[in-house]
Amino acid sequence: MIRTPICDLLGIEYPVFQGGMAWIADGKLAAAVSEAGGLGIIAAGNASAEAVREQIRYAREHTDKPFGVNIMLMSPHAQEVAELAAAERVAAVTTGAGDPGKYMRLWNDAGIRVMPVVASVALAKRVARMGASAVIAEGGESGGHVGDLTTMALVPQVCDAVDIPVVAAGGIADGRQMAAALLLGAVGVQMGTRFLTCTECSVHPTYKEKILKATDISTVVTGKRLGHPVRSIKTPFSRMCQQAEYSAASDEELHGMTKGALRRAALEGDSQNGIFLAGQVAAMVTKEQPAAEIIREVVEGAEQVLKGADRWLA
Ligand code: TUI
Repeated sequence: MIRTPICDLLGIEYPVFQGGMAWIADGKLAAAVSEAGGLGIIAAGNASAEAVREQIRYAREHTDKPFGVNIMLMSPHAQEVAELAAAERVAAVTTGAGDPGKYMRLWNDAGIRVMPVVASVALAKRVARMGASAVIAEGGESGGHVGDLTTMALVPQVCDAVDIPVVAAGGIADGRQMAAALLLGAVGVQMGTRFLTCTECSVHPTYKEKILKATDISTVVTGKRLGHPVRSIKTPFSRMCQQAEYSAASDEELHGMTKGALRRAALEGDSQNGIFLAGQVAAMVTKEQPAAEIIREVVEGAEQVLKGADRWLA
């Protein structure tokens, strides 16, 4: 069995988080993951507080176990969703794509476990100082909004820099990677891509198909010119976005192309104009299976690796 301090901190059975994937991670997915003993996370993405409240209600009706809400800090609704999370007293809040500093007090006063996603040591230190309960150190292997550092380089540096628990994310989809993360000093893992194709995930079937068909080199990072690099599955559309970035197109034109593209992918499966965010581990996701089975496979796989970790010791 694998039990770490993050299990006690959150009252969960396994140190496995499901990433807060915008337009994808709803109350149904979060409840399934939490019910299976991990930490399910509802993604607020760009949604209104009203829409997020509905998902929180749904999750509460389907599990008594703790779950979290992910707040995408670039959202125009970030403030109202932050207040909603406090009012609803969800067990945990994770944040992404920015600095959550201005909300930390609000969430801490509401007794919420705050676990910002960080892509650098500087932000990890800052949120630790401001009262974060843990940090999620996410390497650029991840899907969606990415930082520059890899998980291999980032996780040990964040572990050395802060006294709070560190959860590793980015490039993790099986037991070997979970074991590696624990050996780097993390006390748990967050997986997004691995949960994308799970039975309880309502993302469009075309999206799941793109993950299941992916190879090791199927993802690409676009959006660097606008300062918001995102990793997604290579498609004719992502190629067009990439070319546009190096063309004379204005920033407004680039924004116009990608606006709503994630929603089109997740909800409509729009292969023409959708952007299918996914991590570098997409090719390791080979079947649709229940969340509980994913958690069991990954945790048992990590146990096997850790038990044999003295293999090369002379
Ligand atoms: O946030 C994510 N992944 C995401 S957010 C998202 S929605 C989106 N759509 C279009 C453009 C951008 C985002 C899709 N995927 N992961 C957590 C994460 N946070 N990764 C990297 C960061 C990060 C990067 C820079 C956090 C903070 C930061 O700098 C903060 C600062 O101001 O110093």
